Amino acid sequence: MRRILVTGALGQIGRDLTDRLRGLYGHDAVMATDIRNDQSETAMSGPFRPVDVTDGLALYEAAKDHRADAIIHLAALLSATAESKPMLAWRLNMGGQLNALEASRSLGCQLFTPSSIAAFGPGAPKKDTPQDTLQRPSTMYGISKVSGELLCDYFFHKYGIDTRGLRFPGLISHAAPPGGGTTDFAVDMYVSAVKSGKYASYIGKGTFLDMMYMPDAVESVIKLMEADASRLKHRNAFNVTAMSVDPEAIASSIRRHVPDFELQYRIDPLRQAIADGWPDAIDASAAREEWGFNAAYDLDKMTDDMLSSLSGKPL
Ligand code: AKB
Repeated sequence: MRRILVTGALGQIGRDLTDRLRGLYGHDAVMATDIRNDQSETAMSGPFRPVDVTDGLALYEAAKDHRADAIIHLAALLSATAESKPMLAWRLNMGGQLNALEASRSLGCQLFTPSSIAAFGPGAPKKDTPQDTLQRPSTMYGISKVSGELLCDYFFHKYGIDTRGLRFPGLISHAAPPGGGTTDFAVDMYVSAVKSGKYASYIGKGTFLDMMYMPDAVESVIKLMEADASRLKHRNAFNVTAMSVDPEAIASSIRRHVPDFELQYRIDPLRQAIADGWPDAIDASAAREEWGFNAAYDLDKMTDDMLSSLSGKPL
């Protein structure tokens, strides 16, 4: 029987993942923690404790009191916010990562940490970006993610901690809004299509990025955590993706249901520069081979589900 503690549980991934884990392992088995304390369903539907992950003792005690055998460490600043507040990003992303690793070491927990396509940099191949390649990111977020991957490897080799991770692409969800990311425009496009029928994208036409629908992201975390360790040649972290799209491709998919959807561009130089340093399309073959990664949603299937969920109407 699993007992899991989730940090950043009220964030974009956290809400969907915590709810799914509670459905799978039982409500009381999953302790949600977050620096925020709100009245959301995730905070109310099972055990919740406010935890600031930069406070190592608070994180350790929350995991100990819960008798956790696994920690899912999601709390972090995303790329655009991290680039505006680099010192805070380093303190939160790296401090939180080290505290989660130390708590896992003291309590013998398995540890899952998300990495990102941001962990590559402008020098990595843009297309079919391999699992193992040059990683010299030029953003503070990317630097924190590649450092996190290395730290997780270090704790596995040195202390035998069962660390596992995924390099997530942009994640699209109708349940919880993203915050401070570069790929958030994709979610904003769907929300705007339903609300006003038009959207001004801060990421330019022809900028291709990997994306994945949240249900696939949630299932991939669970599948990786449950995977037979003897099959894992990589641990931190596996490339995963479901599609490589630019704003025009998403708009075309939306127009199958909202024919007059208008897409304009108002480029944000900060987020465009971040996106330009990321891969167009990563290669997820290691994840498929080592633990059976498989994405159920392609662009059109995701669009259909996003639009019907956001509008509250079946398509
Ligand atoms: C972001 O845009 O910062 C994130 C990511 C790709 O890691 N969604």
